[in-house]
Amino acid sequence: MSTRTPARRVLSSCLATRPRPKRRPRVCLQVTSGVRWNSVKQQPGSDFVHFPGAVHSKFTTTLNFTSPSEKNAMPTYRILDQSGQIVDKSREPLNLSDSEILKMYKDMLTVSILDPIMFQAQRQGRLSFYMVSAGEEGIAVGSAAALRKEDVIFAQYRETGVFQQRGFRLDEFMNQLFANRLDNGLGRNMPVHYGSKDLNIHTISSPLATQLPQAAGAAYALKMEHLQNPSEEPRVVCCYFGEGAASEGDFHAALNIAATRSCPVIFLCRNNGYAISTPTLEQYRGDGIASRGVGYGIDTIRVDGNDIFAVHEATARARKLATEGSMRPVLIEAMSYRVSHHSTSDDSSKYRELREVESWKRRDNPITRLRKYMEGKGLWNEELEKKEQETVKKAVLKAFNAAEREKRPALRNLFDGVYEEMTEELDSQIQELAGIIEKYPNEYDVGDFEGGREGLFKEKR
Ligand SMILES: Cc1ncc(C[n+]2csc(CCOP(=O)(O)OP(=O)(O)O)c2C)c(N)n1
Ligand SMILES: [Mg+2]
Repeated sequence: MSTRTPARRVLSSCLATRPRPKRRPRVCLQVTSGVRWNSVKQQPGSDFVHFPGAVHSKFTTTLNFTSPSEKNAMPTYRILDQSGQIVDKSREPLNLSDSEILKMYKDMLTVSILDPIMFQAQRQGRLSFYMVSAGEEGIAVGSAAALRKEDVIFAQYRETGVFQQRGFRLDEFMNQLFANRLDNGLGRNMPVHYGSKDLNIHTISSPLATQLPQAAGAAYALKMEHLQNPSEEPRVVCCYFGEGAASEGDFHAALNIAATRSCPVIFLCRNNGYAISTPTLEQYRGDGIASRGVGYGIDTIRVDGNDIFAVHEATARARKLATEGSMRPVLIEAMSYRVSHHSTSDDSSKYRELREVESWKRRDNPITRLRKYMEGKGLWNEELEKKEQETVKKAVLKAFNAAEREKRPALRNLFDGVYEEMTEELDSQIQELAGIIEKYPNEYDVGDFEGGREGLFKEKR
């Protein structure tokens, strides 16, 4: 039986993509800067408190509780307005070439074409489950475009745009969605739980917020790696999560350990107003998720998630902050609205007005906002739009048909990978299953699985 723990796997998979140095220099683990607590003393006559737990607090004689209602909400950074115009005409030109802008647009468009096709396929019973990211394409694509491909990503599940931007192919999406034999995860995960070792994206897992402490740990590993190889460009982790996931204890643990150990991780919250049927108004009383970043001593920004330029610029800056000096975490809260149902298992008309959704759809959208900007610059027009839509739709349907026809993974994959090596117990379960399939061929028609019953005995792929 394997003795590897999941935590060690996370760290080792981050390190696996780079060659290890032959001789490891000794690494000093005291990497956080700052005062040692036992050296903090109250100075006689000082205006400031010098308790170990609050070193920058000023004494006051006014009895006053700090009330959140007296504080202004954190502002929301934007570059483009809803009509696709640059708001601050005096600002520096965008740090993006026309081809980079076109790629961002096409990536968002691809997600917006893929999504309704797969949603419908689920309704037709050809797929067990699907989640769309309508309204949030700009957050995923804009942020991923600001990272380096060596950076490590942990996603929640509504970040199809991140995979698309990084180069996850349509056939890879489809193989995972149809859980066929070519799926990277060998059919072991539910649909939309993609993962790609080649693209440095950890496989999505359903239990909310588990990715957050994993991301903090992976970022710590990257930091250690950088200390060992300082001549190499430092890498960061980018961790995506919804505002609902931020209600989990794991969120708080992750932010605190990342802050105290100065881990190079960008926590990227998609605040889309809902955690399934629970609106944000019922989820928290504070100023969104951004105020929590500040509470943990983390540099934080709130951005307009419908403005892909703002998301891109904020992520690029966050990446710089995260890798500077002795490194640190950064929190980005990207504001948006979940236009869709939560998933194919949800009917949002049961808990919100259709009017509300329609008004958001009409009023604002990251794709139309960028399109307006591009049209204003002469980069895009109706004809190009039609052509691109047709091309993408064709490619999606081609990948769809091919993946749907593929065989399912060999049955052996149910047992392989549970432990590093096959155990006696698993081996006897394989024999038992083979016996059952042989005895009840009509009840257990396994012809769809690669190799049929014999697929139970095939070696690991
Ligand atoms: C630990 C845990 N609790 C509950 C769920 C069920 N669940 C799945 S998604 C979800 C809502 C998450 O909302 P949010 O993080 O805001 O992401 P969004 O769906 O809005 O993108 C819930 C409660 C879960 N998957 N895991
Ligand atoms: Mg949400």
